[in-house]
Amino acid sequence: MSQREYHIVVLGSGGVGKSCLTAQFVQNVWIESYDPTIEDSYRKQIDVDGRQVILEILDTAGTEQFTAMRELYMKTGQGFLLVFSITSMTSLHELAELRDQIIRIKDDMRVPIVLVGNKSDLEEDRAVSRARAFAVSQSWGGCPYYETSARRRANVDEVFIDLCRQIIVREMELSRARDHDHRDSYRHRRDRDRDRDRDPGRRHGGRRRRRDNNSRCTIL
Ligand SMILES: Nc1nc2c(ncn2[C@@H]2O[C@H](COP(=O)(O)OP(=O)(O)OP(=O)(O)O)[C@@H](O)[C@H]2O)c(=O)[nH]1
Ligand SMILES: [Mg+2]
Repeated sequence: MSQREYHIVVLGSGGVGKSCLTAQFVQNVWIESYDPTIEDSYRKQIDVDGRQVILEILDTAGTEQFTAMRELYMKTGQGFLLVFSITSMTSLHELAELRDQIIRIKDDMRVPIVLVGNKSDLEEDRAVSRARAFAVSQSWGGCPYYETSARRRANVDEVFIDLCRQIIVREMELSRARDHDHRDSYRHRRDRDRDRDRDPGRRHGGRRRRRDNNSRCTIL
């Protein structure tokens, strides 16, 4: 069986830790310095419940000036990590607009999303309570909420794997819905043909066909 490839997009305001989370997941490294991203992509093969899948991960720019490509990657993305920092309430608020945009562009209310509160090691600087972030995730159709620390590599694999599971489930649901539509249109065609065969005169727009003139033989 060919290996599945899934497109994941990491989104959120500048400095919340998107690149650090991605680097920890893909390369197991911790980056202390802050170098704002324009756009980087990574590939990683992982095992999800016994299935080998390849993830194509797009680490995006949080900074406003680099957001022109947003629409394009929202179209190609199949799952989205929406990251904020637990030390900034603004960074949580800014995610609502991103989610709305994803849903509008994908035209799918159930697009796979994980809400991620990063920098959980900075408990003393916490500005967003767990309860508050959880309430937001509930208001987003019950999407999962995780608190992560890229610095301590806490819950990093979990958020990517959870998202991947959601993508697999959604892909199955959509393919079942397509099969269903296909079966419906097959049944519709079959029933229409059967009705027509029962009443062959209706074959041509419901009008009975006159016998061909040649078949009326006149013996002089
Ligand atoms: N304490 C702590 N610092 C973190 C954590 N994650 C990231 N940082 C720090 O936060 C800063 C920004 O991290 P980045 O990963 O570059 O942030 P980003 O979201 O990619 O930012 P943009 O590329 O500008 O959108 C860096 O100095 C990181 O070291 C974390 O879990 N804990
Ligand atoms: Mg970055």
